Amino acid sequence: MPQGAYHFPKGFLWGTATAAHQVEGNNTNNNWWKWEQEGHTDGSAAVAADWWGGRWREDFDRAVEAGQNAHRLSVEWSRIQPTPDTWDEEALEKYRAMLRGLKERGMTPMVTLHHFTDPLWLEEVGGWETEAVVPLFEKFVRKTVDALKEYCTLWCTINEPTGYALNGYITTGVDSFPPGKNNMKLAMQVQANLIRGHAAAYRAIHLLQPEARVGIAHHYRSIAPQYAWSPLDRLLARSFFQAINESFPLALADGVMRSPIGSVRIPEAKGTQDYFGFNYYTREYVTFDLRHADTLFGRHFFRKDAELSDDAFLALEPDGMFEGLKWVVRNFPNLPILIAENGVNSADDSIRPRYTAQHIHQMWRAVNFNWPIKGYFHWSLVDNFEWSFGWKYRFGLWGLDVDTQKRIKRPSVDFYAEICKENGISSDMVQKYCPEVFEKLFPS
Ligand code: IFM
Repeated sequence: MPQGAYHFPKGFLWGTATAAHQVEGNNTNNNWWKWEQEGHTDGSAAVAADWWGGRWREDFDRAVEAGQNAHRLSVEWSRIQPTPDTWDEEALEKYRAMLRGLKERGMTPMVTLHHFTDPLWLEEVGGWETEAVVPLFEKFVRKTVDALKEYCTLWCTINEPTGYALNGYITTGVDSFPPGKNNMKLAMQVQANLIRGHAAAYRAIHLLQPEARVGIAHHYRSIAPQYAWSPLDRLLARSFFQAINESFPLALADGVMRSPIGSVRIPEAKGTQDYFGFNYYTREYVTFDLRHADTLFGRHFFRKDAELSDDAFLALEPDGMFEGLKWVVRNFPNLPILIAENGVNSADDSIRPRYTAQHIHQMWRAVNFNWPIKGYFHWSLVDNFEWSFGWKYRFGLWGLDVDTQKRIKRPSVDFYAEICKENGISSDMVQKYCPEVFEKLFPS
């Protein structure tokens, strides 16, 4: 049996990622909480993983014991600015304590300033639908970064902005986001304002902290035509690829947002990334189907023989990660890359070890081409509130009993710890935690 290890460069960041609404609990003053109470989701975030009650301490302890040297978390706008005219200094102090907590444990913090949720007061004045949001977001960012900059230099302005715009303004199914509208023109308007908001935040952060590294976390979804010979399937795959994967990030490269309904010039966005934040989970296929007028006649599905996660939420398509990284390098040749999220919902942990091993292997292939990948944040440290799907989908290395707040150790905890401590993945580890993919990673 071949022996060996895939190692990563010195100083590589190994961490996990979380988001405020998903772990803090009782974020009652934002649009998601309202959406949950209106019954659009499978249950409510409720007390979540109780980070606001202080349980971040024990979770950070577990993370550092498990060899992680970084953590990506987000701050909740509605806590920091509960009304347009007030700041909650105590909330900022709590976030300072969390970041200090990371520093004290020798971990590098990465802070996301917007991760899907908006304060209710913002939603009441139209959220991201009008340009009025841009100075409001900038003001919030200035206040927050000024308060937290002692502990953090790595900032993500907006998490998965395309997902925010499409799920909130086009998707009508179970996975829709607030405000649950179905209006393509509005979706593009929202996306344009997210780009403007990001650009304003980028400049504001650099004025406050010249050494800051600022970017977004972009959700890259691999999309392939069912039949490569079919011009219609290819056209559909190309159009969805453009809308989902290219529209937002390419606007940060050249200042033009291209969308299915036209282009918008946003020159101030050009060159506003210091790194490329890349989230990857899965690949989907698309084929022309007259019965799917609602999705531009594209029927989306996972590969027939692909392995699926719980409830068929994700398909295991690790090489889509390599494909995505190649796309990043081609379009953003000068930017360092951070894998800002990657993970799988697997409540019994039966899939997670092989999902993790295969994706880290694909990331290593990319590193081996000398592509500038600087870190990996596994989604997630502990089970958390999975938006529309509530507590049904479990993404944590650690499981969570929401009622008792007891953390449940999954085998992946030790596996990922070995990877972080080794700064790589070895044949012994694969043999121990997911022997079923040994031959794929270490072919004889
Ligand atoms: O839980 C989410 C996260 O908030 C954003 N990226 C995808 C994750 C898993 O669906």
